[in-house]
Amino acid sequence: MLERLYRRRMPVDDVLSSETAKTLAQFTHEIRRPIGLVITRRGAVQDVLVGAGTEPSPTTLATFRASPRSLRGLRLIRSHLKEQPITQEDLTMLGLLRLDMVGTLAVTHKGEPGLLALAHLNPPSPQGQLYTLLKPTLVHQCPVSFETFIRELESDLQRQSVSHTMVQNQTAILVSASPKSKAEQEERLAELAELASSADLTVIDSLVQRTQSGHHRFQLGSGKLKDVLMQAMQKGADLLIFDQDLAPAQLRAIAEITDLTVIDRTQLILDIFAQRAHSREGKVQVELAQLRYLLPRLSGQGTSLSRLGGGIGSRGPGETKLETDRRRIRERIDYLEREIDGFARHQDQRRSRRVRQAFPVLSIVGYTNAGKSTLLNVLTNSQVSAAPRVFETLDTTSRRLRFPLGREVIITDTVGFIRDLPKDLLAAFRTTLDELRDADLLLHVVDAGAKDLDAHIAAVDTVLQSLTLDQLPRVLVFNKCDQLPNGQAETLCRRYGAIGVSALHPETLPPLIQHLEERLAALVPMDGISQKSAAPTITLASRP
Ligand SMILES: Nc1nc2c(ncn2[C@@H]2O[C@H](COP(=O)(O)OP(=O)(O)OP(=O)(O)O)[C@@H](O)[C@H]2O)c(=O)[nH]1
Ligand SMILES: [Mg+2]
Repeated sequence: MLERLYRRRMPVDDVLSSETAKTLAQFTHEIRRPIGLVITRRGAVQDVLVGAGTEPSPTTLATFRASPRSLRGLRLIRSHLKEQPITQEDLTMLGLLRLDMVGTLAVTHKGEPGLLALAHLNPPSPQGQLYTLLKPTLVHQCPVSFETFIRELESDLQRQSVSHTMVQNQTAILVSASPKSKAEQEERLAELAELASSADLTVIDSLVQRTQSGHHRFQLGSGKLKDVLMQAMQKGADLLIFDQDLAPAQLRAIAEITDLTVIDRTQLILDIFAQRAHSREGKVQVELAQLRYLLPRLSGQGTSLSRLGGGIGSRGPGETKLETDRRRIRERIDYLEREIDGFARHQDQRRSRRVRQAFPVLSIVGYTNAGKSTLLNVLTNSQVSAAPRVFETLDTTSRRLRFPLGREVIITDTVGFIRDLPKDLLAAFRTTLDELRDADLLLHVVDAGAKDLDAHIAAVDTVLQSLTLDQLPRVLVFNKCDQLPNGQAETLCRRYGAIGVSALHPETLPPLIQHLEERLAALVPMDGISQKSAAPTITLASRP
């Protein structure tokens, strides 16, 4: 009997034809259970769902796809034995699945069709309602002429998206869900917000949830996730960013219930690197990291690749490459790895050349945005790009610096660190970071005004450890001391055994310069140059 429902065809302009309504009511009356019809725009019945709250089949959802700017091309009309408004469950389904419409058909006690209630989505707006409920009517009096109605609604959604992308940047909602305390999570979200704005995203909302430890299917409870997704849609957010890394299975589970772009912190960082990489070497390194990250997330995801539209979460490797199968991606990874080996060899030559120059090397390291490039600029009178955003620098720059007593050194500035630096990224940036191995002395620059100073210092320590560079002699430098109230900088420096400076105020630098000169004199005595097998006749090649 139910199978007969699949053979129903309706005129394209009817939300529900009177004939179908009659059959639906009759069957519902007989089996005493609600029946849902999933109907295509051509008026065919795609799925028949028995019971309240049942969802369209995964095959159907995979065949009919939606984007945040378009609808799925399916509507769901469910019968009910009692006259009842559209359930919250059905409205959630309307939003998450981006259905054309949802509706309920009341069935009278005689098994005849009663009132038909309908709801549809609205174009997103900050204050507006996500959906509109239409006044229930009898089926044959339904005022909606479906084909025209849906065409207009789709073009409204489209228009919204055009003005949206032209007028403003992409918007994001940040989510943190972990067993950590709310305060801790909020602190991390502040950093995530900085990362987001560094990627030119506008953060429109954020949400923190303390969860039980252990792995959730969705990282946070499914009810909560649905809430967040609905909010995101209502506010017209383009993407949802998790502070926690999402396991491939989690990403897949989330992708199954929404067409919204959902990414995690690692992906965001990779994306920023992809935006910023200019040198051939940097680009190769970022692409390699992105592909390594993507590979396990591709399995069985043939269809969902199409959700990687433009923008954040999809930059870099590019859609065409993403659409190639895993084997092709592995080949690409092999190729990039070989290319990076090539860089490494080349760099070895460069380095041995520099070592032969016999200048001691002083390398600036530190948390991103600590002021490393600014310090290099002021020390060496250079113009390396420095900006108030994270990951401004991705490549290594070397400059010569002559100390007051005449000693010359090479000073290098490189990519900044961050806590939980994605390990694929760390691996891919091996050649860039390998330059740190030449250092005779590391200059660890810390933003003295950072709220979570200790976390920043610890994060840098961790990265240095994982690069096995923690044995190198180090000087701790607290920068941006101008931002601290009088006296506080001194106290702080004393407590950490650091030297306080402000790269924006050159008059604060002499103590640092003097200290560096002394440390280097002790570490690399002038006659100690020979230890680096110097060939002093060769002069330094032009600046890199
Ligand atoms: N108030 C103040 N701001 C500073 C100081 N030093 C640097 N800044 C600012 O801090 C921001 C970041 O400086 P950068 O030199 O780009 O920092 P970085 O460590 O190289 O950052 P990445 O390359 O992104 O890792 C810039 O806007 C600088 O103007 C300082 O001593 N005081
Ligand atoms: Mg920099």
